[in-house]
Amino acid sequence: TSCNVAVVGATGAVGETMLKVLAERKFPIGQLHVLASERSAGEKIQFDGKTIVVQDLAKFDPSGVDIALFSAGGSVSKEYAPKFAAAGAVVIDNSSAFRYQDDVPLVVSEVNPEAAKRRPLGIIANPNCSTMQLMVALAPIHRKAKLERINIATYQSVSGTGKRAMEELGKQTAALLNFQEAKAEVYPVQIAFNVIPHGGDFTDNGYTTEEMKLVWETRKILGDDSIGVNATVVRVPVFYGHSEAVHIETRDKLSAVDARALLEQAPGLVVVDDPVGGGYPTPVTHASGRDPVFVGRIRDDISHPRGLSLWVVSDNIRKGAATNAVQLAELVWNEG
Ligand code: A2P
Ligand code: 11C
Repeated sequence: TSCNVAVVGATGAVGETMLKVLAERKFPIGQLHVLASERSAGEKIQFDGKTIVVQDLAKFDPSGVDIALFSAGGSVSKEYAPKFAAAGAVVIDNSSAFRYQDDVPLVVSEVNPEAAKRRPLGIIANPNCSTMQLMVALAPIHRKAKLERINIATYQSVSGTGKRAMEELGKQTAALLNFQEAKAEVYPVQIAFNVIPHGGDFTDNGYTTEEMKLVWETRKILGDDSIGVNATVVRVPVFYGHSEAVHIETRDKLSAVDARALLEQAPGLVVVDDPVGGGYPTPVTHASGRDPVFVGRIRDDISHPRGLSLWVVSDNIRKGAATNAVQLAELVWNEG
């Protein structure tokens, strides 16, 4: 049998990749509905050699949809995900709208797949991209040695913000190379040839929402509220792929040699750690357009007896969003 699928936000950076990944992984699709706002309703999309017309979400009847993948922003999810669930669909939601509700599981397919089974609202949340890749890398370490504290600085690409941000980086770069002024519209300041210590919105404690997602989502996915997380989120002029400098302290000593051996066996992860031979992952050389999470620069922290440092890179649009969502769809569909 085949599965009737709806992709909501199908014209966006993540939605387009959801379609690509569904086709690549040969997800057993019956009917496919591609939905967006009225702005792009009527546009044509190519899927697996076929032409499909984009429909207006506001006018769409969700009955008959088995699985709906949502990536059209939090307010769209808040309004429409419950309607799709009420019509019988399982919703896999890439927005932050439901992630922190106790009755909505937050699932990384390699880390806590069993959590996807308990979904009283019919909604499963897909984690934020920066947490996603961090969890694939750190869950094996947590199980072995118990994470006590994570200090992390991220280097996040502009595709995480969406298509308009990618255009802004391109336009600013071209303008500056032609001695013209770079206009900042999506980001508060120029992103081309710059780095911006600001992702999401500032909150009362001085951290940004993107930083606090790393705190809340890590604890929920690993099921351990005692883990301390201290994050600085930085936007960098990279198109695809988030990078993270990760510094952890574990309860039990785990050496860099043992951590490397552990991570080499871990699902969804590729260790690229031969620094002298040029072997460390970067967004452009390793992650962009691919599914694994790449880890390198694994080393003992010289400032702490139970500290470990590592460098984690992944394509934020693929594993960080679309690929994990499709993997969750596979989990749900394979339940039968
Ligand atoms: P549209 O193309 O009609 O604007 P991105 O994050 O890359 O900017 O993409 C956002 C996605 O969410 C797009 O597919 C966009 O569709 C969709 N979207 C935004 N607002 C709505 C809405 N109110 N209803 C349905 N889809 C929406
Ligand atoms: C970014 N991680 O790179 C964000 C985008 O909570 O799903 C995704 C926001 C989210 O800006």
